[in-house]
Amino acid sequence: MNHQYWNEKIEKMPRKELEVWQLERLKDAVGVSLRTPFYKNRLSQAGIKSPGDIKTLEDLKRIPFTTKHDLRDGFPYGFLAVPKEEVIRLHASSGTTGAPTTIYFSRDDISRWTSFVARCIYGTGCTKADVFQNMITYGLFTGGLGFHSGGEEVGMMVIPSGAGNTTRQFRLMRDFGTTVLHATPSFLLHVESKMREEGVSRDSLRLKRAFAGAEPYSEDTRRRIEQLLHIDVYNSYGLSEMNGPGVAFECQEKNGLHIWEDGYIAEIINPETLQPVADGERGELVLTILCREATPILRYRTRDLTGFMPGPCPCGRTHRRLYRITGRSDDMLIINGVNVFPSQIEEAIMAMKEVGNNYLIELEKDGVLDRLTVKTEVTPESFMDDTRPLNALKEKIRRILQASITINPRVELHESGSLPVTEGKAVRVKDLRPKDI
Ligand code: DLL
Repeated sequence: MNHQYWNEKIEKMPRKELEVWQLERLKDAVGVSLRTPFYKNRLSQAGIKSPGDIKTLEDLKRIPFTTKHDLRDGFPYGFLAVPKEEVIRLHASSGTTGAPTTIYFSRDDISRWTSFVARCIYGTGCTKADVFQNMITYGLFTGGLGFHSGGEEVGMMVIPSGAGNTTRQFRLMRDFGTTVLHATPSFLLHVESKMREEGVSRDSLRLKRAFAGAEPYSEDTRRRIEQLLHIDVYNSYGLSEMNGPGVAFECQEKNGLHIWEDGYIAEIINPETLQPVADGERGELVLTILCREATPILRYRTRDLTGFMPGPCPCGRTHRRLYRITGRSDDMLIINGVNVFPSQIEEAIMAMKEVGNNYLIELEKDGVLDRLTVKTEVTPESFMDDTRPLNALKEKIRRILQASITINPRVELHESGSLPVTEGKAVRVKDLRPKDI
């Protein structure tokens, strides 16, 4: 196979050199972190007062983990390491409202992030001759602008179509000869079924490949999209805390995601004991971002479950590969690509006096998309025979939930005491989506 490299020297850097590179950048990252209120405090408690306290890569282990909770506690500026006037953009984790996890970027941060995304895109064989339709949400979510800039950096013609509206997507594909797509895997499947429904012939399009990520999916799903659309699908992993997309990506071998070790230090730990797992074993991914000046984050517990694949990749890149991410070590749900914690739903509905004590969150597949149903009990005073006030209440709950989690749920109201009560720990989430991973 003919592989192409965005930055061959870095992508094929011998491991020893990569480690020296990482150590130097780690010292810098500690220096930058010490400028933030959060790490000044956290690192000094761990006896780290200056970058000089980091002497080898082993010293990384002296740095305490950072969690999503810490990021929320530090909202809005606890993790900011530069004066505000140096910040040119912010992004936030999808689906979160209230005290979101917000990441600030300086001009150099944006340009470094862009070149990581460009590296990923180019490594799949794209060139400036490609036409790239970015069918993912723009806005605070990093998927839109992250891929947009990366695509431009490669020199492709970028169509910022955003997600949704399949009929318009087809028109754009036809009118401009789109060759490359980016979307969540569930949206790609949706696009395919709509294509059949609307009688859009695959042969009338020029599609060659797609990037699919932002949510877990299986090898079977990848194969299905590839066969239905006659394209190559590449797995794309990232998270807003670590810039967004561009953290780890498949090369043309399509066998594991190269994690860019010049930009990140990756560790895999046992989420219970917090100790490193043996090489090749699965556990929780912990990431330290190197070279980010506005929002440094050290040893971030991603909660994503994966492991390092053993052995070198035939593509010649030296950066290690991660297995497909199979799930999480916390209760975060990913619904059509949007991250939702059950606690967000609970907070939104429990603040309403009409809502009773019990509720249930149900997830199913509706065709290829996810469907969220929130079932809540209603206090006896609010539960009347007249359906009109009940319909109004249902609509009110739906609106409040949509404002909080950015997803439009189905709402079902139930009489007080009628939803099943489990003995012991309440089971409030029923995920009925097929698990094919
Ligand atoms: O989803 C960034 C992104 C955008 C990645 C576009 C890829 C493409 P967040 O909204 O912060 O950021 O969600 C991050 O989504 O911790 C994983 O749990 C999950 N996730 C992302 N990519 C994958 C993937 C973006 N390829 C969270 N496979 C992460 C499995 C994924 N899970």
